[in-house]
Amino acid sequence: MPVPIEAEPASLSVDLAATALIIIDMQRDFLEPGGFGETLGNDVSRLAAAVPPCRAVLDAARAAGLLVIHTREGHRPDLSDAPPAKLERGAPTARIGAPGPMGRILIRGEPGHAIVPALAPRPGEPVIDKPGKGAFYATGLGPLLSARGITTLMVCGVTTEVCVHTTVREANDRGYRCVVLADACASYIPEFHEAGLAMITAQGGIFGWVASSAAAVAALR
Ligand code: TIU
Repeated sequence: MPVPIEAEPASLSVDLAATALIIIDMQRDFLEPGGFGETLGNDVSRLAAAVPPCRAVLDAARAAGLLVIHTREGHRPDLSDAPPAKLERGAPTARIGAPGPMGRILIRGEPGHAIVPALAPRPGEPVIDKPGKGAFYATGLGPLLSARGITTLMVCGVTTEVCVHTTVREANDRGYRCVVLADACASYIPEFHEAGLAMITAQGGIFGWVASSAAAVAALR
């Protein structure tokens, strides 16, 4: 049955049976000191505010029986899926694959690659491991969504202007309606968070909608 969600630039109606919650990259490597985010020069404490809203939406989605999908950015231990352009970019204090306090930076299976405990996936919830910023590139996300008849994505996670935005752009071009949950996303650069959300809702919602986590929870009740 369609339910309304209060959103910008306009409210919309979604069919919960055809809706998935996708939580982008809420990993220790981005949220905790000593991980990839910090090696890039960021203040990782800026992402903490997104955890409680993500958790509220996650709880509501689980209670409503929604498909919940988690993503993790990271690479194979041999780095064969990490292009030189990604490995060389910027001037981090420790590159992807280097040892750090949470294990090798941004490498699958290392402690830092894990999703933060508050948002840990439950058995049965798909976890998409992605080598890029977008969750569709070089992953099985597209076929998974098609097989479940999903047409709408509620999107939250980090960072707003990097992996959330890239995923929303990929999803939009693949025909998915994307509702980005503003306070359940965060950036190391607050003005980029705001600008990233504004880019989605501008021009009549050029590639999606933006709603609050509270609006999403209300729709899931
Ligand atoms: N998950 C994600 O957004 N990956 C990043 O590298 N984000 C940054 O903002 N650096």
